[in-house]
Amino acid sequence: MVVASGRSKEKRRKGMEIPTIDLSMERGELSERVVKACEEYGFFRVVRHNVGKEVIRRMEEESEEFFAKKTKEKRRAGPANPFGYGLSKIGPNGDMGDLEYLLLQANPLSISHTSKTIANHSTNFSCVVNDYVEAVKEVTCEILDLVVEGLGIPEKCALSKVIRDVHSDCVLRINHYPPLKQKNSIGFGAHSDPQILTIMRSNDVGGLQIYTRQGFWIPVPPDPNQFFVMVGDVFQVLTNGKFMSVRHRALTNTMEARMSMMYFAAPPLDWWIRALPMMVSPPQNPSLYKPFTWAQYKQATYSLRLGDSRLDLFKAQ
Ligand code: GA4
Repeated sequence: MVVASGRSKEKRRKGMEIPTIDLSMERGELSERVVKACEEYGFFRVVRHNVGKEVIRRMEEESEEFFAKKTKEKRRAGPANPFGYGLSKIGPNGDMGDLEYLLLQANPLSISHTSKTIANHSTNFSCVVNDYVEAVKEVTCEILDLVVEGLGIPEKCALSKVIRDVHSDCVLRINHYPPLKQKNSIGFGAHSDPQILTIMRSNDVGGLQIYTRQGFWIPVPPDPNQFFVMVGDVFQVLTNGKFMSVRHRALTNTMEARMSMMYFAAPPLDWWIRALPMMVSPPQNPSLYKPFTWAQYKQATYSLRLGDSRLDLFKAQ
């Protein structure tokens, strides 16, 4: 294997442009672009979306207010297993990060639980979270509809209907990385997201990096007005490997606090995950993974460490 020299690797890295999807563009070309971005990068930024500035401003303000409270008070939002306030510990198997966070259920049926988690702090926060989730869900469904169109799938809402299902298992995560003296320490270690798609936005403090197919980490310049979309493991299975989930991580900053919020779009627990019919054509192009439910995949996810490759457990022979 030829390993690129430091300089040529750096040159290639600099030449990498993160794909931009302008949601105000005409649909035909747009759907092709979305599919290309998912295929080549598993990652893209979204501009000119329909999430109102006011919804974002209120969400940012309430979240900042929450994290500004004393730890003792924040802990009243409960330990984050599975939902609530978390500090340093990530997941149940010993992963740690230099951050604090809120993990909230984000489907219509569990929103009352979300409200209980954070209502101690302010009922206003619960309302703001609901508004934000509703708005981001719309962007997610728009993107999923574009992918379906771009892939030529006849049923227009084949994927968005899964997210709109009242039993969908979507999650909202708000991460807060306080500034640290030590430069570039790992705020959140390298991993791929297990769900279908992740829609992220942050304040104007950088830290997110994505791992490219070419084998290097590239920083994602922060922009509070944009959303960043990441392909998750389930999308990799649905497209039979045409899309691949993207590994990413977050580094901390020495000067300012980074705050990011992620909406993880997931199906209902009993939903069977298998390659979409048009993504397989045996014998040349057989299914790469065995079918499994989202509940089974979640169970595997929580039995492993953050950076582990969970999809390997579901490979077809
Ligand atoms: C990564 C993506 C989401 O943040 C998350 C995370 C979850 C958690 O923090 O509880 C996990 C992690 C994430 C994957 C492996 C397991 C589960 C921590 C962990 C070590 C909410 C999710 O769905 O999976």
